[in-house]
Amino acid sequence: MHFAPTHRPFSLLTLSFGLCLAASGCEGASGLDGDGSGSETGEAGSETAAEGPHLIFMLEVDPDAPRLDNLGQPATVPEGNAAQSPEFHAIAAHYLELAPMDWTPLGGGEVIFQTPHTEAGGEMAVDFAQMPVTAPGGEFLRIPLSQVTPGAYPHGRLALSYQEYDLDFRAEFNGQPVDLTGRLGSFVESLTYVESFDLAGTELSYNENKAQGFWAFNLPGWGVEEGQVPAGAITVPNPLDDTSPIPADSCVVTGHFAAPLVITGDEREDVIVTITLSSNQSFEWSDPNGNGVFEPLAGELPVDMGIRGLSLRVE
Ligand SMILES: [Ca+2]
Repeated sequence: MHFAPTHRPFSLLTLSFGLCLAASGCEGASGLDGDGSGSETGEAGSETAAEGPHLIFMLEVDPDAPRLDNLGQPATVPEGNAAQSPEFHAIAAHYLELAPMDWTPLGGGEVIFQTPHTEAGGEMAVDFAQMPVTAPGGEFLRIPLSQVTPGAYPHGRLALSYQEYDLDFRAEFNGQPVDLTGRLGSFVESLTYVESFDLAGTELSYNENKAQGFWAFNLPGWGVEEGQVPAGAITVPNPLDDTSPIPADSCVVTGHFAAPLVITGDEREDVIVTITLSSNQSFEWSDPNGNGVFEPLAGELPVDMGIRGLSLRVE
């Protein structure tokens, strides 16, 4: 995938308007609906002198963060499966919200950012081409603080669409096992419209919607394998599930600030928030031979590739 060291420039962002979220029974797309035609309240990423200080979000990936399940509880790898913590190279997200209360419904908090949707693939889907793609440790987003409603925000919600990372795998070459590393790209939102992307030097062209769990794996020397994890199998941690659930098959990962983010409206300097995603054994596959080694050419298939948690901290 081609991506700048930090991220691609933002296109016009549709913020907070036209949202059709969990409570309204959103159909299709991501549950984070919107037709891309809502009011544009700003161009995040643009910078003019008059905008004043910014709220800046950094994105990092931590293989040592807790490994959580859909309810935000600690999770182990089920019997018969194996998992590894992949080395992330790129993440694309299409929605970010700050929530003031445990019971704030999805979309009812401060929606910081949302990328356009498209019907180019038939059903409404998030548009991969219009998302910022961030390398771990990079800046994901910045918006003027003047655009953020003052308040205290203990929770954050980030909707992911694409993950790209290196995986260790084993193949047989001339009858001998060889341990190698390949690059996997996977789409984890319910529907993402994908034109094309570069996966470790191989251009993949689709021009269609990809469902949650679609993956392409570039195995050096073997080419690109593709597959689809069954619907609903992707873990999406939401520790607020009791009070603020997310739509089925969406990929809105929810987490807490170490201490609530407080915006007064009087800030004179940038406020920097780091979002940490847990990659702790986030790539899980069916491992019938029980050796803990991923052998995709021997029929071992991915069963889950969801991020295993999200946390936020103010720097
Ligand atoms: Ca194995």
